[in-house]
Amino acid sequence: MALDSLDLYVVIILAAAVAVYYSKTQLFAKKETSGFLNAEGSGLAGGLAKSRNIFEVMEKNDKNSLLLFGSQTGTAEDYCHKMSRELSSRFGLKTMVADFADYDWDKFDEIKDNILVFFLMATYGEGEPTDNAIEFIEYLENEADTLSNLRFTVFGLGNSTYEFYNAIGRKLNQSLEEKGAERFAPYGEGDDGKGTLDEDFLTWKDEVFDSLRNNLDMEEKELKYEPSVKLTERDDLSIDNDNDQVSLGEPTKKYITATDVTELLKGPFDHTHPYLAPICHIKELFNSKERSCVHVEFDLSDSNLKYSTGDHLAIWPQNCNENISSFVKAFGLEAKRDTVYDLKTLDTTYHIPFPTPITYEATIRHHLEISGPISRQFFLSVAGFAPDEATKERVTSLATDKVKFAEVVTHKKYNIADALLHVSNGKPWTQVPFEFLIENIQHLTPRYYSISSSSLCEKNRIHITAVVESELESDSRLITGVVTNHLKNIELVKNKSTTDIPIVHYDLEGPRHKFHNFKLPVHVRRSTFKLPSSTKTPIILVGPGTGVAPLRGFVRERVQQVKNGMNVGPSVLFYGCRNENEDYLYKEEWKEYAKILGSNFELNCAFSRAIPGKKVYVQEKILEQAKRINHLLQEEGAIIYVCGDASHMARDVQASFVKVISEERGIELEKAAELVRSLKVQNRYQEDVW
Ligand SMILES: Cc1cc2nc3c(=O)[nH]c(=O)nc-3n(C[C@H](O)[C@H](O)[C@H](O)COP(=O)(O)OP(=O)(O)OC[C@H]3O[C@@H](n4cnc5c(N)ncnc54)[C@H](O)[C@@H]3O)c2cc1C
Ligand SMILES: Cc1cc2nc3c(=O)[nH]c(=O)nc-3n(C[C@H](O)[C@H](O)[C@H](O)COP(=O)(O)O)c2cc1C
Ligand SMILES: *[C@@H]1O[C@H](CO)[C@@H](O)[C@H](O)[C@H]1NC(C)=O
Ligand SMILES: *[C@@H]1O[C@H](CO)[C@@H](O)[C@H](O)[C@H]1NC(C)=O
Ligand SMILES: *[C@@H]1O[C@H](CO)[C@@H](O)[C@H](O)[C@H]1NC(C)=O
Ligand SMILES: *[C@H]1O[C@H](CO)[C@@H](O)[C@H](O)[C@H]1NC(C)=O
Repeated sequence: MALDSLDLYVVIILAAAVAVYYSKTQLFAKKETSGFLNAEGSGLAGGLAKSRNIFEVMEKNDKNSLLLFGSQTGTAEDYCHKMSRELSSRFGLKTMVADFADYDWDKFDEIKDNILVFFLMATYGEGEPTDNAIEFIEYLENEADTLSNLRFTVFGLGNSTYEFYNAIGRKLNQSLEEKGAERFAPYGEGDDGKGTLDEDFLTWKDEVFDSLRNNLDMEEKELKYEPSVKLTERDDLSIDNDNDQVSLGEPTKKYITATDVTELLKGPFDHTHPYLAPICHIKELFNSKERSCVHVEFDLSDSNLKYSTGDHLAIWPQNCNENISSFVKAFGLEAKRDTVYDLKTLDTTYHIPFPTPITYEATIRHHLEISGPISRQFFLSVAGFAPDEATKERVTSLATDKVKFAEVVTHKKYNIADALLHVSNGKPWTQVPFEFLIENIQHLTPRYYSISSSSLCEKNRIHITAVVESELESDSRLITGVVTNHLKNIELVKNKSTTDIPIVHYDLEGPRHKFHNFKLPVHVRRSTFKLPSSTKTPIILVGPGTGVAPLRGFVRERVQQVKNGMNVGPSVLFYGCRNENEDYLYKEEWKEYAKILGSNFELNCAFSRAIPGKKVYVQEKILEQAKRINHLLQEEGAIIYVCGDASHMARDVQASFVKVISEERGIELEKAAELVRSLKVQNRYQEDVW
């Protein structure tokens, strides 16, 4: 019953229309930009009324260059800020960084030709724009006629392990030209999959600067740091007199000023306002000395926070004590930990990125991404503040040598403190202005977790399943993930473990003891990873490792449906892990689910290390079930769900489904691949991969 190509074409068109409709309705339900950076009232500083007309804002602020970011997790946004500072200090351009979501785009064609526009665009999902850029891309596709005055350049951010690599950057590059706009510098793109995103960005930036110099005849000055904010220490404020305006790291201003706590239990909860959710249950799931995975349950019953099965939980991070100490040491800030300061913007379009006044320590603990990898760009710009000439030379020579930098810094997995102290031979970098750190270090953004509970089964609880990230380097340094080690720390303390101690320690009490009793700031992000509307539709679930998280939610939901007397279709689960006694997630639970679902639950497990020398993965288990799968897909309209690792698993699994269809239906691989792609377009093949 294979579709012929005309049918297929019609199906794709229909599905595309549905997808557009869906993304439109979604647009109004959420506005999740990386907008963390302007979480505190995105109105412009300087008392300007908030206008959604971008040209009006640019004119009022005397700007001639616009950097727009399509960003979900903040990378494109961060690049925009870096680029903006350099354009302004090197070329004297009057730059403004803007979030697509803050402006209207229907009059974008009225742009003047003395403005330069830089688009930095990430791609998500199946080649889709980031949430904050949806409206702009729709304008471009459906409304924009000609854009002959527009002068632009585009940089795309993507990951080549995804099928639609850099689809949005490429599309923009092409369609702007088609609409008559002038490209003043070449298109560039970066690949997160190869780990070269930072390098690709620097290459593109150099090309843009070349164009500005050579084609637009701009004069260039030597790069000098020009702050957009001014820091003033507030001797009149301290943390001792329990001053109720000083931030000690509260997630938002509301958490400092609210006089009525019930105000904080009401939503809406989103990236601008989290819920401080109590962890009511937490446990270790692995039985292993080296690896760890925690099951965490958050209690929602005091709040009106809602979720639906398949959504993501965002957890707001904080840094561990150990990393804070080394950061503080690297910049000689020991004596200033509790000093309170305020920030004033020097550039009216710059948003103060977190609540102020605030202490140095709270900034470092709750707002700066101090332990991730460090970029060559950061090295280049920090060189001017080196503690001595020799260090300055070493930093500059490393920063200008790609290969050497990778070898000495990136491959060693140094964080900022590690790297700077390494090149200065342990001498602290006391001349770096704190403003510089605020502007040049990425800000902590929430980590997402696929919810592993079912909203039908447990309306007031959110479960997540998270692998604790820690790696031992050859020089015995431990590389640790921020949020997952926080969760592990909570697990060990809450369970009063006597055998294990946390490898890193966190401030579990939080600012003003607000996190007391194991609370964490969280919000829910709606996802499109959803069970079919009919409970009878068969589902094929593929989720090795923590990829099983949302699939556990799906199975729990079906179990509950049976308990509620409904008829449910088959759930075929493909799960994989190393071996049965070490990392088999929810091993005992599946047996309980099977009792209730009966023959409608089919569990296929792949153990990759059970038999030495014989690795078995989920993609092979899928091949073993070829007949069954093809039957479910072809005759019963089954829906496929794939969750987990984006790098290899998702691809290999897709290839397995292609093979199954090709062999069972006797059609060519290419045709089968096309069919699988059309399943994706019809939302019958859904992925939740990271
Ligand atoms: C949609 C979505 C759903 C997800 N669902 C789940 C889920 O259900 N379960 C789950 O476990 N995860 C899930 N993730 C992944 C999760 O969001 C986090 O990325 C993960 O838990 C790591 O977070 P962390 O804060 O512990 O680590 P981070 O601090 O973000 O560090 C990330 C990695 O970098 C390493 N690292 C740290 N410092 C350095 C350095 N200096 N140099 C090089 N490397 C370094 C860390 O060891 C770690 O491996 C999901 C992601 C997405 C996008
Ligand atoms: C869930 C998810 C889906 C993604 N989908 C794609 C994709 O389809 N194509 C692509 O080129 N990159 C994809 N990426 C990679 C991102 O575009 C890339 O990591 C980018 O640097 C993110 O930029 P941002 O931090 O500004 O949001 C995806 C990343 C994630 C986490
Ligand atoms: C960007 O557009 C130009 C002109 O249309 C084209 O030559 C170039 O190949 C495009 N780049 C990409 C990656 O699409
Ligand atoms: C990009 O793909 C790689 C695999 O090549 C994966 O490990 C990595 O996590 C991805 N990066 C991001 C930011 O999604
Ligand atoms: C930790 O506590 C939970 C209950 O909160 C319990 O189920 C679990 O067995 C305890 N111990 C370990 C080692 O996880
Ligand atoms: C802090 O985090 C990094 C991981 O990026 C790690 O290498 C380092 O050892 C940690 N601890 C200290 C004390 O800095």
